Amino acid sequence: MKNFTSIKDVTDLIQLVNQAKAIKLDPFADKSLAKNKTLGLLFFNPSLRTRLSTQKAATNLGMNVMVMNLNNDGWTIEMEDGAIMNQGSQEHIKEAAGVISQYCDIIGIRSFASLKDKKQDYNETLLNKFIKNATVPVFSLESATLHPLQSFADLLTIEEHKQKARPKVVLTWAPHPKALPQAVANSFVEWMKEAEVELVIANPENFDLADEFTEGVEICHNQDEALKDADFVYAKNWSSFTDYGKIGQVQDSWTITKDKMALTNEAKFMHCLPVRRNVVVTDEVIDSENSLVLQQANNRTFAAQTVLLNLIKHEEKA
Ligand code: AN0
Ligand code: CP
Repeated sequence: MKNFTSIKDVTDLIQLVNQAKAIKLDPFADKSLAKNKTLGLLFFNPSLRTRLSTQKAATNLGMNVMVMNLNNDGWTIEMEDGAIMNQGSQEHIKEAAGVISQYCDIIGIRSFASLKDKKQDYNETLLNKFIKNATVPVFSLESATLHPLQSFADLLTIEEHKQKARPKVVLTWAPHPKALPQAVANSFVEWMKEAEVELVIANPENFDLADEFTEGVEICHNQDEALKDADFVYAKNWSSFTDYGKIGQVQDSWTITKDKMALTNEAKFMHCLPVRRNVVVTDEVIDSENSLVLQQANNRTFAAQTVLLNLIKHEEKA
């Protein structure tokens, strides 16, 4: 694994999940593996889980970790090649990536979608420019269109809790007052397509995800119908892809309630967090025994540790 920005960087998904399960059973087995190596975590956006679980994962491998909030604490980065930098931006991504590569052996980056410029977001401009100008492996802490560490942890959680060989997994859109990226949903779909599950996506009209992700997957515009017989309900809000970045009319009827869960096969409830209680999901569902949200967050550590281990091993062989 040279970089980790999507499932495309995974050669054998079953092996990857098994590796994560083994790491979870014995997280300190490689506690000196990456001694004297430095991980840099760069955040252009807020984070709780990604920031802490990835630091924990790195520490479990003996790494030193440096974290920087680039939006608040760094210079404003210029991404345009050939830019005349006489406006707001203060440092070019060429120097920023080059300099950070000298301090770090691996770099993680979080940069959400702008939700204004669809082309720039879906080209993953910032992440790709950073990779181009970095000289060390780079992995995603959620990019404009994908959140692979989250999806990896979600798959691990489903593997641990499934009660049949091929469970029905419903990814359902849920309401939210602010415009959110499609990244978590896109990425979940990418990973579920490769997993042993029956995937159905439920979302209101005008909220279909990009074709490149949904191709071959059943999309249902009736949530109740989609939830029937579900074994896992994965709720997430995303803003419109077609009417890019818009939230449209609030659709309260899409909140996951006890009545909605009653339509399922006693499904487990999942969400990547942070979640707006009683908007996305009601208290009684997220507080119920069927809620896996804390288990998902816990698995973020083991997903990150597995990815770091593979990036380090790849570098050692190179
Ligand atoms: C972000 C999103 O929807 O992409 C991060 C989720 C892990 N969520 C919010 O900004 C609330
Ligand atoms: N799920 C997730 O990535 O959470 P944070 O945004 O808090 O890192």
